[in-house]
Amino acid sequence: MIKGFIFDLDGVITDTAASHYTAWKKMSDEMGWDFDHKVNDKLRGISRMDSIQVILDHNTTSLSEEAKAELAAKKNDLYVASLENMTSEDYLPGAKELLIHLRTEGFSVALGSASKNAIKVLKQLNANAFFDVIGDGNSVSKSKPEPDIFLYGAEKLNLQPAECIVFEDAESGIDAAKAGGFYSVGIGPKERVGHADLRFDSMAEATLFEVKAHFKNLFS
Ligand code: G16
Ligand code: MG
Repeated sequence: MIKGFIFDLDGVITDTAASHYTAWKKMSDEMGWDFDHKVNDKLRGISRMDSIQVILDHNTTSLSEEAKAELAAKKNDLYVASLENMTSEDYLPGAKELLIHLRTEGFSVALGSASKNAIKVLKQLNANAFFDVIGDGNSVSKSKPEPDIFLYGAEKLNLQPAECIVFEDAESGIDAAKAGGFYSVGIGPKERVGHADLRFDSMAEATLFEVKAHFKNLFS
């Protein structure tokens, strides 16, 4: 039986990809590195330090761990500053409605994000009350596609993976959900999240009614 839901943050609850892009772009420009939307899309769902490695590889450049950490901190300062402009109006369409519906029906809900800024983002959205457990980039050391962040959420909710549905917009996030034995819902195109148990183009279509209709044997 499904008793809980675990949500990724960026790309599922809210769209921070544009803010991440602006910050990485500014840093790359300052370093004289190439960075565009195609490279930015590869950073979806992966950790900050893994992201900087992707950018370095794209530019066939290497740096010491210390220099990488310094640049990542610089990018993060830019990104965090941009979060000040985020408000409770910035949910992706459909996301808040689904969270309200899950609360009304008494499901357990956890966050399972790779971001170390997740608490700040939830605060800007005024979304804290929708989550029983917050799993973020500070909760586990192995990031997606390892299942650790979702296993952390399930354990804190006192649920088994097979009692939870994970919502994810990243290929690595669906891989992580599958590796952990969770049911998965992918948000985005088939080429990215077509391997999820169920897929929607956007959160606007991802209603509890549709989810229940698909996983009908798993709801009482
Ligand atoms: C998010 C984004 C990634 C970002 C990562 C780490 O993951 O999708 O692009 O690199 O968080 O973010 P931060 O630099 O804030 O720690 P998710 O898992 O919420 O989609
Ligand atoms: Mg995401």
